[in-house]
Amino acid sequence: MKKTIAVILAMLAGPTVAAPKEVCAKDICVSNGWARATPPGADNAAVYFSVVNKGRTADSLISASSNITANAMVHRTVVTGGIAHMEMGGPVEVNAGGHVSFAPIGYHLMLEGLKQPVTEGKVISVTLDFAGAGKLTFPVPVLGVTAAGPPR
Ligand SMILES: [Cu+2]
Repeated sequence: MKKTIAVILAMLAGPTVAAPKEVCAKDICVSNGWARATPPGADNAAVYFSVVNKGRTADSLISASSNITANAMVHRTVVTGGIAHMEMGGPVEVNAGGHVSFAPIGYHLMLEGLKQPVTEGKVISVTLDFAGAGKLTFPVPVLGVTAAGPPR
């Protein structure tokens, strides 16, 4: 009987790609990180997340890196005349008490010069460097190539 329960619990636990909880450095907290899997041959991947500033002074994201490439740039997707294009977007200011979303339209973090594909189900690690709060590293689960965001 005990054995059966243990087996069932083990099955329920399974392999988990748990949604990462909020990760904070001082007053800056990041949550809801996710990346889109890359198609074969792609050498860059977009990462999305939310940043909250719980402090009383503005802070700004000045640089970023990842465990799969040191080369991460803030980009902003802008739609003009129905056509989306990317431009450089950093540094990103986060007001006192404010928040900034990195999402498919708007800011994203672009991991560039990938040496291997970013595949669905993996979890990569991204480090953001803020002028005030310093470095903050958080896990980023990789969703499907056509994903629009984590399930809610
Ligand atoms: Cu980009």
